[in-house]
Amino acid sequence: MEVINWKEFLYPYEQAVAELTTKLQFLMNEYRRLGLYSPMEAITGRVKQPSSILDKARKKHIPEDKIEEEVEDIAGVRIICQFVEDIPKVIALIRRRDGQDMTILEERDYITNTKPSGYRSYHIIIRYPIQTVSGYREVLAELQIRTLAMNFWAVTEHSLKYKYRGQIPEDIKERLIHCAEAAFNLDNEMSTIRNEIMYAQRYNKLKDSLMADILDYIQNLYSVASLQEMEQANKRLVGLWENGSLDDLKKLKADLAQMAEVYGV
Ligand code: 0O2
Repeated sequence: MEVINWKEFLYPYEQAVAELTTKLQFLMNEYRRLGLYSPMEAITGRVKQPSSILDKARKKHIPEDKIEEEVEDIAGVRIICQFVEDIPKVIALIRRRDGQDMTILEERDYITNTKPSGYRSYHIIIRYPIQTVSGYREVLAELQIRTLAMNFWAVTEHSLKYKYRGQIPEDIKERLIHCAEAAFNLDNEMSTIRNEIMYAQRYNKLKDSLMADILDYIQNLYSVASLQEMEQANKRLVGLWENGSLDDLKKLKADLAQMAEVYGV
């Protein structure tokens, strides 16, 4: 049997991971640019190490010449959400692309069906097309969608698995199950205050954007308005900086906009 040239073998997967993470990051940034709440908090990607691919192939009795077709997570992209409620929204965003820039092959819901280890996450296996020097080809990729709490648990459990070479001692396994329950409760608890958190996030974003506009107006007006007018504007801004309401800031912005119109700046 031919020895796998790993560098060559993994290159298309690196391309797929780079493209997928970039596309999803752009989508996430677009929400933010539009001032909307993004159901995606962070996107990461990785290509599985050759040793890990071979371990998995051995464990699942996959011959080396079938690795490409049967090991589904050589290319892996992780989408982290703040709240459990964001997960169905991300799933919908992915499903919307089915038949466009990817094909969904399978979905595995380990959130409804938690694994015995305590692992929770939503997996979508896709076929992803790439263009290479030798032409068109498709690779398999696994998208893992999970909350920050699910991720915290999974990353910790994964490193323990690595430390104990897959044989985590029973007492630690039990503690991990308790931690998984705690992560589940944390997700539920966070859901109950989700609306308040989302309101606070929107409020801060709006306040930052109003402040930026006000500072822009003040800077532009400095060269044309009177010293007295600018002192007054600055005084109002300082007064509102810490405790001003959004309405107060909107009023200041409107007054400055009017002044800018009068002065033609
Ligand atoms: P890595 O290092 O993240 O790539 P199986 O071997 O049966 O667990 P299968 O059938 O290929 O996996 O698919 P599954 O279970 O849908 O998804 C596999 C991937 O999901 C794993 O890849 C992990 O990333 C993650 N995962 C699944 N179960 C667990 C778990 O109990 N704990 C943690 N921390 N992650 C899990 P790899 O290859 O195991 O690891």
